[in-house]
Amino acid sequence: MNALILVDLQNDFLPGGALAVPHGDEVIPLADKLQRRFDLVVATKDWHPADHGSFAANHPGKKPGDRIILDGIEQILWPVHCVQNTHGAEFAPLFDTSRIAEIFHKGTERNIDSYSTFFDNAHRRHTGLAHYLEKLGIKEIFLMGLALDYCVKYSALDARQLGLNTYVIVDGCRGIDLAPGDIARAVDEIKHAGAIILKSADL
Ligand code: VGL
Ligand code: ZN
Repeated sequence: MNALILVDLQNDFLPGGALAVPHGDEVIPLADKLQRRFDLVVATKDWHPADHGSFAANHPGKKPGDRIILDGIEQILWPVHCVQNTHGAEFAPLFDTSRIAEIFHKGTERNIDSYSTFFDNAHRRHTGLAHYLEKLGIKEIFLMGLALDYCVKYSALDARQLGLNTYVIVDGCRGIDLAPGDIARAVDEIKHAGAIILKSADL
């Protein structure tokens, strides 16, 4: 059994959103088209409380892009985004969610961020996705979504650590490139961890 994991296809990560990933909207039609090719489809949501520690606005004098230590680990500060139960946290309007078996939420704890769809950034808590996949006997996962250099990358690295055969559908991802070259470095790290980068045409 395999699973397609659709990462953070939410309004705030699309052009016009609070943490817009350049060209993020371009992956939605592919997400819609590819779903029927997989045994199981799950999706993730970045799902922060309004007082989340990753928001620059919650740290007086700080701005997006600054780095702080949050509960013992380094945290990049972001604009307020994907606040629980707001429009920005909703799935993109054109995203077909009819085949999604389960939605996993991350970033829900005030004092720690979670880029990976499996664990928070300090690996203190899991989202439930690893156990869910294990219970269903899924050993092969295909990732696509936003953003390639954050949530998709860390999800791929954790998936490899969990021993999953991991594929990243690269044309189904877009990155932030906060520092120029971040996207290219993310692709290298993903490959180095033993995940396979492929194009949707190769499926
Ligand atoms: C993400 C930055 C902050 C992501 C989430 O989904 O890649 N990036 N929160
Ligand atoms: Zn976030």
